Amino acid sequence: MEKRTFPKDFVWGTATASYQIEGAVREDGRGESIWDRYCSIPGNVRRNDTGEVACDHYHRYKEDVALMKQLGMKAYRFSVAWTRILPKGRGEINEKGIRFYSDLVDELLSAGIEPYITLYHWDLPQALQDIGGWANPEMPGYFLEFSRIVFDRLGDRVKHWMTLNEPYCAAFLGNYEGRMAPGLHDFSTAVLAAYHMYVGHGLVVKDFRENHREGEIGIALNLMGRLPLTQDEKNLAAAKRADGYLNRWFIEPIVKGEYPKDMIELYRSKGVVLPEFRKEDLALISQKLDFIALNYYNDFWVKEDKSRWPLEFVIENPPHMPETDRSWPITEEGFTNMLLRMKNEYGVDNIFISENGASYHDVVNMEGKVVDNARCDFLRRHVIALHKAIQEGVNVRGYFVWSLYDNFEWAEGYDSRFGIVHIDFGTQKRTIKESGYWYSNLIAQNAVE
Ligand code: IFM
Repeated sequence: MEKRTFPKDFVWGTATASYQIEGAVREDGRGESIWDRYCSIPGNVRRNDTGEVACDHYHRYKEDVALMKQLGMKAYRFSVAWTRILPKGRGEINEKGIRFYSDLVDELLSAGIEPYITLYHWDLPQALQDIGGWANPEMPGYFLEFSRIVFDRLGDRVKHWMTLNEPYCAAFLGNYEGRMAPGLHDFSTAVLAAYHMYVGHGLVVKDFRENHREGEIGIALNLMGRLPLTQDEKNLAAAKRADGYLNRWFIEPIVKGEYPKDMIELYRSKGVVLPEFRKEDLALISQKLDFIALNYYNDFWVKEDKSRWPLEFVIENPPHMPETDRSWPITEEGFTNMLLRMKNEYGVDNIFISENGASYHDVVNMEGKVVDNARCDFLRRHVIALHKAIQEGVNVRGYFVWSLYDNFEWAEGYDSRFGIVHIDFGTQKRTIKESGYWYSNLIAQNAVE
C-alpha cells in the first residue's frame, strides 16, 4: 500500500462543540441558550432529546483529555458556551463558567494538546434571542463584548481562534429552514442574521489585531459542492443558485469583500429584504484572516424545482450512491475539489480542516468493541483526498475529525453518531472505536496508507 506522508508539524486533532457534549445546562450559573429552548419544544428534536446531559463532559473533562492523550491527539477544537460566561448574554461575568474553560485549557496543555477555540458554535443566549437574536443590529457589538472576555481570560494560553462555526447553518437553518434553533421560518431574517454574524466576526478580528493578541484567528465555513443532477440548463442554473446559497454567500464576502451579485439580484427579485451592504461593513468582514477553516462532509446534487421559493431547487442525488447515515453521499473527490477551489478561485493560502467525519449507527459488540469499518474507510478516503490537495499545492495545516465523541447531533438528537469514541448515553461509558485506533495510528505515523 502506498504510504502518503503529511508535512512535518501537521496538526491532527478532533473537534466538538459546547452544547453537543457538555451537559450540565443548569449548573454553576449557566444561562439558558436558544438550544435549551428549542429542545424544550416537543417535536423539534428526534425523540425529544436534549443537551441536558450529552456526554457529561462538564464533569468528565479530565477523563476526556486523558483519553485524547492516550490517542495521541495533537490538538483539540472546542467551543465556549456564551451562556456559561455571560448567562444573560451581556453584563455580569459568571466566574464559574470562565473557570471551567480555564481548567480545560490547562488540562489540555499539560497533556501536550493544543487548544483551538471556536467562539460561537450556535448556542446563543436565549436572553439575546428575546431581543431579536442575530437579526438585531446590536448583536455584532454584543458578540464583540463576549469575545473580548474570552480573549482576556484565555488568550494567555490559547493561540488559535475561530470566530464563527458554519454561519450558514446558524443563520439559514436556524432562521429560515427552522431545522435548528431558534427555529424560525423567515428568509429575510436569516439573511440579516448571517450579515450581522459577519459584521460581528469582523469586529472581533479587528479587536484581536488592534489589541495585539498573540496567536491566529480565522473562521470555520461549511463549503461543499452543489452539483447539477443533469447537465441541462435548468439544473446547471439550479446548481449555481445552490452554490450561491451555501458557498458563495459565505466565502465571497470574506475573501472579496462583496456578496455575489447574482444572488443579490435573485433575492431582490423574490422580495427578500436585504441588508444595506455598507462599505464599512464589507471592509470589516473582509479583513485578512490568518486562516480559513473548512468543514467538509459531502457534496450534494441538485435539480430545479420551481415550487421552492426563493431558491427554486431541491437536493436529489443520483441513485445508488454510497452513503453514510442520513443519506449523505460519500464524495471524497469533492473534498479535493473544494480545497483546490479555495486556493485557485479564492486565493486562500492557509487552511485548516476544522471538521470532517461520518455518522453511522454503531454498536458495541459482544466483545465490547465498536467495529466501525465504514467510518475507517470514510476517514481514510478523505485523508487521502486531503493529501492529494496538499500535493497539488494547497496549504492545509491541520485536520480535525468530527467528532471526538458521539454527541448531541442537533435536531437528530443522539441517533446520529459521529464519534471515533462511542458513548453509551445511559452509563456515559466511553469506548474507543476501531476508527479511533485507526486515527491514532495515523497520527503516530503522520501518514496514511
Ligand atoms: O454536528 C455538526 C457540527 O456541530 C457542525 N458541523 C456538522 C456536524 C455534523 O452534522
